[in-house]
Amino acid sequence: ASPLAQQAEDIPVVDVSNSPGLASPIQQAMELARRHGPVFRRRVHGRDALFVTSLDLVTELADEERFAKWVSPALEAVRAFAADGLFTAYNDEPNWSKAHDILMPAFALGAMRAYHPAMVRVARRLVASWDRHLAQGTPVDVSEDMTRMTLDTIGLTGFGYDFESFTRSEPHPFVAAMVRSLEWSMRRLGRMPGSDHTAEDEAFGADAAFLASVVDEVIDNRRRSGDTSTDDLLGLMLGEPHPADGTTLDPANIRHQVITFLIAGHETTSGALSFALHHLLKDPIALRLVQREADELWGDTTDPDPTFEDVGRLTFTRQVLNETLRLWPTAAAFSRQAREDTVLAGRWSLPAGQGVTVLTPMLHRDPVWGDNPELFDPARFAPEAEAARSPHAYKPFGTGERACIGRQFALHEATMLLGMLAHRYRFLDSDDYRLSIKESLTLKPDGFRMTLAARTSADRVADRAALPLSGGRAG
Ligand code: FDE
Repeated sequence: ASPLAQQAEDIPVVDVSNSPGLASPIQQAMELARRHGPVFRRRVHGRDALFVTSLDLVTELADEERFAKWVSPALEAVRAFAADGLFTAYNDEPNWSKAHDILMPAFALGAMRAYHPAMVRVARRLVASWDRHLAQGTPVDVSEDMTRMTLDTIGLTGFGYDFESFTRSEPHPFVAAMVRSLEWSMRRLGRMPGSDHTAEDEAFGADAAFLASVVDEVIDNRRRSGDTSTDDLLGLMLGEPHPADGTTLDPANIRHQVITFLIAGHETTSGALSFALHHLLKDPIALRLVQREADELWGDTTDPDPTFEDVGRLTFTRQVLNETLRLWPTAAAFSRQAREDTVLAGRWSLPAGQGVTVLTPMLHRDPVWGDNPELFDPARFAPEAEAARSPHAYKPFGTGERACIGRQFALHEATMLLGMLAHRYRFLDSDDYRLSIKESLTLKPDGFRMTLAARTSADRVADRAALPLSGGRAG
């Protein structure tokens, strides 16, 4: 038994080996937290994972002096195709700090400005496709279209590569291969030792090879173009020397970074947009507040041209996204490891290296969030409310040095798109959609469709009149 096991008998151990709930490990862990409290161990075929969910414990884990990122077994599995890319690199792997230093400028504010026009271009592709559905009266498949949008956006902005997802009847095959690869990583954790998984592993091998072939095509495309500028991610990867030692990233690492950014740059943002649209569909007041904000910027213009600054003015829309990522942080867990032997909460001894997983959706339902944490309420992110709360109560982008590098990128892209969609369409709940969540390491609404109607200037007037006098807009 590990030292943890000897010293922490008071941590509940829940054995879920062979449980069907393992197909949705995050939702299962949420259930366990509700039943057993903020610290528990989930046991699968003799292997334990330690989970925590409360603000006080996460505050300790966020202390970079005592804890660092842990490449958990789930991320360890993703290393089979992303290796030492930024997301899955070990803290002490030299390529982590090297790539981090070289790629950081691609996520600075100035870079966002440079990406903005391509983000608008892709948003227009989505709008054109939704206009066709509107004209035909057919529902849109929200999760699928958000995936098309975010994949084309990271492709064009980061790599100058066009996945052309909206000209395809099915999303680009990269998406299906990626989803299966992430699912393979997730399911590996539930494997019974000694059982035979040859067929799954072979199928994964084929998917991984296909993902790698897409990456090579993206890189070759740039090389063939003769473009050697370093003003996007791929340019930095191929040509930018490290500020300290002057060397560039090596070819193997570049491939791992490309796959990392193609996946991290679209999968979680797509889920966040889908959940946000689900909440707006179900919450007419929040939707009208988003619409009012967009109407104030764009009035009755049929084809607004959102500027970079416009997106910064969509403050309530941004609150909607923040609140969406509170309820459904699409990267729903992150893990920490003790740097030295330490004691958590003055009570549980953790030996150096011991991993602990933060179950973010339950941290986001900690009592610090008030009496009704399940309630969707964007006012929680009004500036005064945010200022009054611990920064450790909200971690959809992880924490510390290894926190999400793409946060501003994702929020800019998603805020703009939500504003554009709410300005242009009425959302009709034609399927009476009930939220069901699909897990493929990340979270996504499953089978979410809705129908669209055009929003006229009469609708704009009516929507405005329907708002409470004060507008109810927090912040
Ligand atoms: C990262 C990240 C994280 C952390 C993890 C750990 O800790 O393990 C998280 C939680 C996240 N991320 C989340 C998210 C959400 C969303 C929406 C996003 N995210 C988005 C994005 C976009 C992009 C491009 C990205 N993202 C990216 C990324 C990267 C690269 C990373 C890694 C970093 C380092 O350095 O480590 C991350 N992301 Fe994110």
